[in-house]
Amino acid sequence: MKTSSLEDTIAAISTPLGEGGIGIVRVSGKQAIEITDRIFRSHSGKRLENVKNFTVHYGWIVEAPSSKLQAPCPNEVIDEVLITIMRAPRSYTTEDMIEISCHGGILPMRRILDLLVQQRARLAEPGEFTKRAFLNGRIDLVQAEAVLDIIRSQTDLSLRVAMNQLEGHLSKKVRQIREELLDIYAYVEASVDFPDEDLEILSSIDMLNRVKKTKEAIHRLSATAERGQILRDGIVGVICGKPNVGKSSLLNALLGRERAIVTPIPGTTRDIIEEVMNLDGIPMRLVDTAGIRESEETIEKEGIRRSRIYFERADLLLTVVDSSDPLTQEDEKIIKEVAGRRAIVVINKNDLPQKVERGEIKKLTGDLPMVSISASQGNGLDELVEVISRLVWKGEVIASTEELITNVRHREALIRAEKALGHLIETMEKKLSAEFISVDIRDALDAIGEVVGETTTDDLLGRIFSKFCIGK
Ligand SMILES: Nc1nc2c(ncn2[C@@H]2O[C@H](COP(=O)(O)OP(=O)(O)OP(=O)(O)O)[C@@H](O)[C@H]2O)c(=O)[nH]1
Ligand SMILES: [Mg+2]
Repeated sequence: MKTSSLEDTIAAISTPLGEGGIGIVRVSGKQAIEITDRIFRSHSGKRLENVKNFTVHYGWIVEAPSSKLQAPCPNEVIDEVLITIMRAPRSYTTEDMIEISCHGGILPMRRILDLLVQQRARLAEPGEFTKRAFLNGRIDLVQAEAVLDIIRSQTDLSLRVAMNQLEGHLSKKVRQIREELLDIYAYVEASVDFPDEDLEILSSIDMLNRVKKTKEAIHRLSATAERGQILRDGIVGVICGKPNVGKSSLLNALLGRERAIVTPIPGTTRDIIEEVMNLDGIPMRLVDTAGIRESEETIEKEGIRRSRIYFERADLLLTVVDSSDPLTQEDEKIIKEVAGRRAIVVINKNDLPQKVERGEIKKLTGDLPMVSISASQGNGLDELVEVISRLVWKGEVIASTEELITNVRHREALIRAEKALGHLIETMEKKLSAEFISVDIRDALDAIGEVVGETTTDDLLGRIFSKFCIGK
């Protein structure tokens, strides 16, 4: 994304392009009100430049710019709209902003946008409204990225964590760390100027402890990243096993609807079936695969080949065995393959007379968790969900108010800061001069600053905001 001037007035359609009850076209910038006034005729006869802030106005968007204040004739009208006015600095971007709520069809929204552009508004780039909120200092980079996470969240829990970040809780924590580092940096700079007196202070136990404490705080934060990422991006759960053990039945049971075809004929599922679901707060892409066995049949063989690809890619494997039939070599082979992975052995069909002992499976898998269920009757499904949840979170409970690192960019910056502080500790312990200490601490400060956007580059901003949709 090229860097664009904050002087321009930008406009975009902010609602999805499709059929909807209402569509919203947004305008932001110094001329937002003036430009909109030129294409709007209000029912009250008032011009927008004269109305109170935070008010809503009924009227029409008209084709020809006009100074006439009476109602337009029907052939001039593009759409009947409500206009919301938000003046600087109390708006999303902190600039003058207009939201035009029109009918939610592609045509009215496009025509209105065209008219705005004719009046010299510029089409907004992806995420440009949010970028302006950042560049104008209303929100920091963590908060800007949280906006995107809110839009994309897939579960209540990930929504709450993103909302928490938008409210600035994570930013506050990062800023506290930064403040502490700045404080230490001030000492260091002072001792560059007066080397003899302050070197003692710098390498003193007290100072060293402060650095160590800060490093620990950064570490605690970056250590939440694995859980944070699961929460944000979810995991891929793959159901595998030999044919006819009830894999598709398990998919349907977990989804709560008949998504995959289930029949008593082995080899029913031929292709990969994927569904996204919310499993106890974990966004999970659940994948049903073709039963794995030796087959010469062309379609089935291709299905099995695809099963294997997903098998390799899975974050979590649900390996199904049919406990109403003695284990076969095919079962054993698959179970042995999942041993050592993040996997659960699902012992299915527990509503039928049982022919498989848990001990037999344990011999093959060692420590893998096992859950006995009936996919068709629903027995044991709650326990299965619980075991999945425990395995994914590694036994730790996630509190929604906790500050979690959900963003890879934040994690990488924190790790860099932590490394720089590690280096700093060594430098201090070796009692090297203040110049060396200064370099390390600046590295740490830069890395921490990147998280909240104190230190940024156009390139970084481009990468972040290009992920947004246009109009946000
Ligand atoms: N009694 C009983 N039957 C089940 C259960 N789960 C699945 N079945 C039956 O087992 C047969 C196979 O089920 P599917 O879900 O199609 O099995 P699959 O593993 O997907 O089979 P393939 O797609 O051929 O690999 C069907 O007749 C199901 O009704 C269960 O818990 N109890
Ligand atoms: Mg199947």
